[in-house]
Amino acid sequence: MKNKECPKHSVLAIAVIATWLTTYVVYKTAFSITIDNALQEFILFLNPLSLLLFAYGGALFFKSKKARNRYILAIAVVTSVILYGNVAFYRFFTDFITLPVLFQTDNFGDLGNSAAASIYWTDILYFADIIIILLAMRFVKEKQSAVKSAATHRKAYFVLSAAVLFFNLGLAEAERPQLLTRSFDREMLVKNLGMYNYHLYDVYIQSKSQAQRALADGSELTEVTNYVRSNQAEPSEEMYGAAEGRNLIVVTLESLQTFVLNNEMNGETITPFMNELTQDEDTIYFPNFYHQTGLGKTSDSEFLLETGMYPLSGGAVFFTHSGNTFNSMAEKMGNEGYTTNVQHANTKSFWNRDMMYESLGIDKFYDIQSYTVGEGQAVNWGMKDIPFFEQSVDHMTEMQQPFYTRLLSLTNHHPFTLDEEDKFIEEFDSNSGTLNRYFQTVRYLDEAVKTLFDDLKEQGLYENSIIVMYGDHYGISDNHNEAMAQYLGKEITPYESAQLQKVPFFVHIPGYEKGYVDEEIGGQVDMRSTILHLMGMETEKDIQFGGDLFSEEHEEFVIFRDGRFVTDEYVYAANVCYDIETGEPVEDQSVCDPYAERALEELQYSESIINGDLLRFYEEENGQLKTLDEQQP
Ligand code: GP9
Ligand code: MN
Repeated sequence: MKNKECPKHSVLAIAVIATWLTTYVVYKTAFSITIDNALQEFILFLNPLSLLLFAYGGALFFKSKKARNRYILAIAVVTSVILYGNVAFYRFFTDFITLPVLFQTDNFGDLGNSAAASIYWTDILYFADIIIILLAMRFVKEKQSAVKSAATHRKAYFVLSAAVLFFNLGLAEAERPQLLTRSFDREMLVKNLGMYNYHLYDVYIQSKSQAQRALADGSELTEVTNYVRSNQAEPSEEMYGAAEGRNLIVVTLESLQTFVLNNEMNGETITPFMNELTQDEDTIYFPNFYHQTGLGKTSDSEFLLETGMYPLSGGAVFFTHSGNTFNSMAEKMGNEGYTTNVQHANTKSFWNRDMMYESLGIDKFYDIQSYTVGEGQAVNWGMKDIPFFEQSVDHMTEMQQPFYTRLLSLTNHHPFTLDEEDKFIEEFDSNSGTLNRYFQTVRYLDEAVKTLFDDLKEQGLYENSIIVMYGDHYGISDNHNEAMAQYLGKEITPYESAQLQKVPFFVHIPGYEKGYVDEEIGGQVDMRSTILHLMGMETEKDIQFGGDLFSEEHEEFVIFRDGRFVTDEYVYAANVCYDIETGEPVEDQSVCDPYAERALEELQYSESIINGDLLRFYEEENGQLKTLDEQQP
C-alpha cells in the first residue's frame, strides 16, 4: 500500500465502512435485540449506514487533507462515544439512552457510579473503528488528483446517502408500519432506524416538547381551572368510600370491545365468565362506556386512567412528555399510604413505560424480568395471560398492603394468534382472518380473567380488594368492516363504527351485594375520579377532565380523541350528527354544534396542559397556582 496510490477518498471510505461494521458488531454483541426474520437482520445491518454517510461526508467540504482527516477523526470519536455510552447504559438498565435520562439522573439513583461499575478494559474494542481509521490515515496514500473535489461529485455522494436513508426508511416502514407514530419502543427504533438516527429522532422529539414547555407559564392554568371547576361532579354519597382501605387491582383487558359480551359467535358463548360478571351481585357493569385512546393505544388508556386527561392528537404522550409533572392516581394513592405498581410481561421500554411510570409516581414496575416464562407459556406478543395473571397474583402476596396494582394483559392483541391448546372455541368464518381469530383470543382472555379471580381467592387476596377492569381500545379496526357487518348482521355506518368503540368497564367489589348494570354513558377519562371516590379520596382540587360515573351530576358526554363524541341523545361521527336511538342522521344537524365546540375546547385545554407542562405550576393540595419560588425550573 505504501508505494501504490489509492483513490482520492479512500480514508473516507474506510472510515464509513469501519464505523458501520463496528456498529453492527456492537449491536450483535452488546445489546440483546430480538430478530425474528432475515429482513429484520438486514435492516439492522444496513441501518447505521445512512447517517454515517452523511456525517463522514462532511469531509468532502475540506480542501486540505489535514483538516479533512481531523474532521473524519472527530466524527469517529463522536459516534464511538454515542455507541459506547449506550453500551455502558444498557449493561445497567437494559435500555437505550434517551435525552431526558441524561438530565434526570436522580430518577435512576447514582447513575455515575453504576455506569463506572459497568466499564471494562476490553471495552477498548468498541473503539476498533478509530484505530482502523488512524492506521488508514497513517498508511494509505491517497491520489492527489488535480481536480478539486468537484461539486458534482459531492452532489452525487449526498444523493446516494439520501437514497440509502430512504431505502432504510422504506424497509422499516414495511417491516414495522407506523414506526414513528405508533411503536414507540426504543428497541424497535434502534432496530429499524439505527442507533444514530434514533438519537437524532430523540433529540427532535425532546426539543420540540421542551420548546413548547419553555414558552408556557402558569397563567394559562387559570382558564383551564375555571373550565374544570364548572364541569365538576359531586361524588355520589352512596358510593363514596365504598372500597376505602382495600387493595385496588386494575386490570387492563387488551383490545376487548363490548360487542363480544353477552353475545354469541356461531352458537358459541365468547365470554362466559365476564357475562356472568355483568349479572353478578358484587359487580357494577357499564355497557355504555367508550375508549378515548389515540395513537398511543394501551399507553393512552393508562394515561387516561392515571391522569383523567386526554392523550395527545399526535404521537403517544408516554413517549413525548414523560418528563412532565402529573397528578396521577398512583401518586395520590401513594400519598394515602398505598404501595403502587404496574405488572406487565413485556420489555419495560415499550411505550417508554419505564420512564413514564417514574413521572406518574408509580413505585415499582414488574416488567418481563419479573416473570418466568416456561416452555409453551408464550404466544403472539409474549407471555400468555393465564400464567401472567398467576405470577402477578404471586407478586401481590409479597406486596405491602394496602396496594394499588395494575395488570396489563397481552394475549388478546393483534394479530390474535393462539396455540392450539388455548383455542376454546372455533374461528369465525368471515373474509377477515383477524376478526375470525379475535373471537378465540377473547375467549382465552375471558378464561384468564376467570383464573385471576380464582387465584385471588386462593391466595386470600380477594375479599379485601376491589377489582376494576376496562377494555383499553378497539381490537378490530375499520379495515374489517365488511367482516364485522357479516357478524353483526348490519352495515357499519360511521354511527355503528362509533358505537363499536365501546369497551367494557367493570367495578367489582367483593361483598357489595347490590350489583347492577349501569347504563350511564361514560368514557375512560372518567375512571380516575370514579375509582378515587370509591377509595374515599377526593378529587375536587385536581385538574382533570373526568367525572365520577356514580355521581348524580355526571354528564353523559364522551369525547373521542379524534373529535367524535357521544351524548345521551346524539352520536357525532364523520361530521354527521346521528340520533343515538335510531342511528339515523338527525334532521336539524346544528343540534350537535354546541357539543362539537365544547369537545374541541376540552381537548385543547388538555393538550395545552400537556404541551406546556402546566401542572408544574399547580399546587394540588390547596388548588392554588404555585408562587414563583415554588416553581420548578
Ligand atoms: C404492549 C402492550 C400492547 O406492551 O401494551 O400495546 P398496544 O399495541 O395495544 O398499545
Ligand atoms: Mn392495547
